[in-house]
Amino acid sequence: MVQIKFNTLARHIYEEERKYPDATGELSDLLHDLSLAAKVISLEVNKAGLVDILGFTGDQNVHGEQVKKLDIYANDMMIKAMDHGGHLCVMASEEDEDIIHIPPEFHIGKYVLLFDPLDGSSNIDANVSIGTIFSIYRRVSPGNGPGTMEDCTQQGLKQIAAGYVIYGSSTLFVYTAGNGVHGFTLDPSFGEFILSHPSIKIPKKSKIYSINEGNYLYWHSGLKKYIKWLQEEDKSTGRPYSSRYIGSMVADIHRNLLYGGIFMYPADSRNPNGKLRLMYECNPMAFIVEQAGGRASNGKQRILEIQPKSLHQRTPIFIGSEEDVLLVEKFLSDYEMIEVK
Ligand code: AHM
Ligand code: MG
Repeated sequence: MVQIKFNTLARHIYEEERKYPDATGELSDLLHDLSLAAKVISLEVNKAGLVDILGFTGDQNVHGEQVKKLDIYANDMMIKAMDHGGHLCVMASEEDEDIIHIPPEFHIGKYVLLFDPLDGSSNIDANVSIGTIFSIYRRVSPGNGPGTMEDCTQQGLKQIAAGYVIYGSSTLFVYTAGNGVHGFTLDPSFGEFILSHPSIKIPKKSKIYSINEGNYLYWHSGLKKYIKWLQEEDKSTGRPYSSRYIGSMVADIHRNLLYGGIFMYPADSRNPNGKLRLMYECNPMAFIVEQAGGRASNGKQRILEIQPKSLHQRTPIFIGSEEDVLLVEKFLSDYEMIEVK
């Protein structure tokens, strides 16, 4: 008989926790609640083509972008699943301008949750992979009352856990609590996340780059040179690279995590701060990629060291295989020096 050995997300989280004798179990409960929200959102994402949930609501989110029904559903579901667990003192979401308070009837905990409920939502109608991203901190504001903006704008280095859920050909829950990166695939028949990708390590050097090349005209000259360099033929450095861009950060970074690759959303002359958000998009992905042995920077500074100024601030990002990120940083600084001279 075939011996089947498998580990569920719940068991894995508790096994990890047991390695720390003074752990209270609260973080485990929090991750467990998140996995429940992920299952419910996954179910709805899978139904999206069947029920009348697609299309615009006509509303705009706080950034003036058009919001789709599934974004709202995922945002509501995250809040509903997480506000009464007793572990959080405050939350913040890409879809809400202000921080989200825990209703007064529920217990206030010591953790802070930031999330992007459904990233890559312009891909929903085309049945392309989308994802939920989350980031967890300890509260820093004094007392046991409601959490504050200060709790929600901590440096990425202070994250104690982060993860994403990718709704693709399967649903995967990938997380780190500072001890490696582990991925779990949802078995839809019995509704459990099963360990499928233990201790993910990103290759140090890759052959894949991911960037929206439609913005070429507006890029920094160092970036233009770097991309042209990747496209040249040179066997000794593994060039030319392949270009892979889904337009869904979770999916692009997930693929690069497994195969190696560099994902870039740079600043350009039209968007001097890039497009992606520091607190609930870049910081959690940077924590995960670093934990997998990769690198994440804004071109000059490590993403996790950026001192946040506001909840929804944007940052340029270069993230993925370490050697590739180091090289693009070098191109950017070399050409900056030439331009300054
Ligand atoms: P969203 O939060 O509105 O979904 O936007 C974020 C998405 C990322 O997933 C993706 O990498 C990027 O936007 C794609 O942007 P562009 O279409 O400019 O290439
Ligand atoms: Mg987003």
